[in-house]
Amino acid sequence: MAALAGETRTILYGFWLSSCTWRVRAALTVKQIPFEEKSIDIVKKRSQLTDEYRAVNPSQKVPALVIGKIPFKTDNIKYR
Ligand SMILES: N[C@@H](CCC(=O)N[C@@H](CS)C(=O)NCC(=O)O)C(=O)O
Repeated sequence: MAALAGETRTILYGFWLSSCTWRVRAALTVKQIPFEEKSIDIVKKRSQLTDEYRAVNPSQKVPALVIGKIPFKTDNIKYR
């Protein structure tokens, strides 16, 4: 856990063409949660298939949401 100490950033791994990413981006924005976004090109570069991204999200899909280095499942995120 020491490695997690001090890391509080919220990072959204996504892609501009991904509706799944837009859903999570909208939820974070509506809830006024500050976040950084890292682009994973799922179309041309197929970056979701890299080992580096697999370490972030084993399902190799976008989006992936990491809060303070802890990954969160995004499938059920709703903004209401
Ligand atoms: N259940 C996931 C589905 C994620 C998903 O299907 N993402 C698509 C983009 S919207 C994706 O990463 N496609 C790339 C691929 O399948 O290789 C969610 O709702 O977040």
